[in-house]
Amino acid sequence: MKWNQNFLWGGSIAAHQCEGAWNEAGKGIAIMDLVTQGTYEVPREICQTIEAGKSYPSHEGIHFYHTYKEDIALFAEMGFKALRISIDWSRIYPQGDEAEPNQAGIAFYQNVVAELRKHQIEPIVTLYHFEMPIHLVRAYGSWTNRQVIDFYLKFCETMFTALKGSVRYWATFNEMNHIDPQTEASDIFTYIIAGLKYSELADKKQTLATIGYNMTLASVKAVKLGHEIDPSNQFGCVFGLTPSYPVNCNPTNVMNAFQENDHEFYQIDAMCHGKFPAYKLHQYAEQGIHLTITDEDVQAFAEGKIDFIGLNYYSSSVAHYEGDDESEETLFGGVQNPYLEQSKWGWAIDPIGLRYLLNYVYRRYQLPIIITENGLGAVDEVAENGEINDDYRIEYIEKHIEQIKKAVTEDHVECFGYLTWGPIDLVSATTGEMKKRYGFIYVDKHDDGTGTLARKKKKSFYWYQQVIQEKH
Ligand code: BGP
Repeated sequence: MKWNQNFLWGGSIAAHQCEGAWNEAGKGIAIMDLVTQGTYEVPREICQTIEAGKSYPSHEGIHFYHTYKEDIALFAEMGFKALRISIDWSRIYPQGDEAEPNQAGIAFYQNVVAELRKHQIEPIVTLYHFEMPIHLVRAYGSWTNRQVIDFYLKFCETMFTALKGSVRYWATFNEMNHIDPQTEASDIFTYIIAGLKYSELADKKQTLATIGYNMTLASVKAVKLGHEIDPSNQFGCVFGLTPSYPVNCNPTNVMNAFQENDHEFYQIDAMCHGKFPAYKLHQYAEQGIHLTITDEDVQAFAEGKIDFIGLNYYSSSVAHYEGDDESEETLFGGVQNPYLEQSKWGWAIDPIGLRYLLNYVYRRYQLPIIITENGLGAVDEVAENGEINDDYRIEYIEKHIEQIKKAVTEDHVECFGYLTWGPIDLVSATTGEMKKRYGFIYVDKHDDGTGTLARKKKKSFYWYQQVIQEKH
């Protein structure tokens, strides 16, 4: 099998991490506008925390709202065939529950998409990348409330109509799989996904199960709606998957690893198989968790299957095992893998894990896959001569591309694109900081608020340009 000539090489960004302009042109406040460096909280009044002297890098982002034309021109110069963007819900419905959308918000995304088309770059649009209007959290209880599904669908319908004919690939959600009632969650993930702090939830397991169910239901309903509005629309959902390896071949530990992996898959099962999986309902029943599933829901699951799967992949992890109470927790769960190097933020670097995951997901669902995020977060230094020699990033991406190639050409996985995360430096989602950089393009902006916002090509810019030229 050959490396596909139409393979979508490109990158992936999210509105709240790059646009800035957080209170311009009628935009409301979204959950990520309240995240600042190292804290995940919903301050009572945003102004109070600003007065308390905290800097919010995401409020200015990298100014993409105003510089999108220049930035897209740089992506085009690299040879991008696709760019994944997200639509900030709070730009379209500032509070989330208005009767009419904010036209200025719609116009902005129409302009961005038109600019991409001008450069023959395929837009891939995520409808929910952690940008829920905060009003829906405070007044309705976020995704615990079914009414929020209707608000989300109204937002989707507005965008399907506004971008009809110019956007073909849609992703309903980014990484809803981190809502996992089976394990202890972190405030980070429940906050960025649903605007709620795990530590403050009263009935933790029940609440997470309800959120996970309602988001899955929202996705299948959005897919059905989007297919009706334009049958040529292709729908996916993006999952952030981190394979859990067993710590050794003790069958108990192998089983633990299987179960840790399995928790992440019930929503993909529902979206690909057309029904909410029975095994999950049995697990919930045993734990006293109850979901209300109506006949209308059952039909919605059957009618809203996705057309492709989006995979975000950064790292693998080692599953928890008997007697590991002493070990230090990593963001992704158990202990560090002694066979792998780690990024500065402790994320294990594991290119083979990507081939493993591509094979696993493809064999389980046999749907086309696009890698919607992959990359290395690092602290980049600008040398005295002005160059940014990010060889570590080149090495990381090169090794991951090698494994994708093996998955495609040797294992016959149907993978139709590779989008690196943050092809231009942007604000980190889990740390709220600027110093964790992923880009091929450097942005002169720092966490203390200094910087000119000027763009500068890193060494990896020229390298990725070459990769796309040679591979395409
Ligand atoms: C993914 C998110 C992205 C992105 C990425 C890297 O989970 O979808 O929004 O931020 O992680 O994470 P971070 O920015 O925290 O390094």
